[in-house]
Amino acid sequence: MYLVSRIVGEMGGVLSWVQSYFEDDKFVVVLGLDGAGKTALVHRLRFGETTDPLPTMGFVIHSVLLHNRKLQIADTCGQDTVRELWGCMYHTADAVIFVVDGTDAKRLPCAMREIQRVMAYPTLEDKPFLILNNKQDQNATCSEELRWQIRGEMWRMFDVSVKTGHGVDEAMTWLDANMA
Ligand SMILES: Nc1nc2c(ncn2[C@@H]2O[C@H](COP(=O)(O)OP(=O)(O)O)[C@@H](O)[C@H]2O)c(=O)[nH]1
Ligand SMILES: [Mg+2]
Repeated sequence: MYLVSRIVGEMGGVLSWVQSYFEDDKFVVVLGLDGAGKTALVHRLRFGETTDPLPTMGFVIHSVLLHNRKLQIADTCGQDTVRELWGCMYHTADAVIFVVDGTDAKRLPCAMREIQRVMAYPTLEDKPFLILNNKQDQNATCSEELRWQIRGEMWRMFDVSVKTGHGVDEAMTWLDANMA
């Protein structure tokens, strides 16, 4: 527990440094269970395409230009043991992107629970919360079957395929339009 709080403390320090350095940029946190497609999404936003990404360790922050607005996007690692650490990012986030693997029927309930848990965080209440129901190029659950499970106001769910790019522009346009 001591180690976890040390790590959280240090991550908080790194984040506030990143924020002060990139003062005018928006800070967007990409969350989701491991394997959902977070790193693939950030790669697509940066380079307009995907490659097979390597598993992410901890978190990585990338600069991304979205509709002439500079974003700092934190690509997090979603493994159970470090999910606790996401909390320190919620204080400073201007928006959240939560990526769901729509083909992973077994872990969808866990992903939906996690969405509710993150959404309940007070500092995120009035921030746009974008949910990407990913992997729609495969046999994936569609949003209609998931939307009813989510409460709150500032959120939208889009059916996307980060792999083909389907739906990603539309989703990011919503995020851009709803970020203060
Ligand atoms: N079929 C399909 N595979 C995807 C899609 N997005 C990501 N993947 C694959 O899912 C796996 C996990 O992706 P990754 O971005 O590493 O997930 P992360 O753990 O959330 O960062 C990789 O093999 C990706 O190529 C998608 O839209 N369709
Ligand atoms: Mg990753």
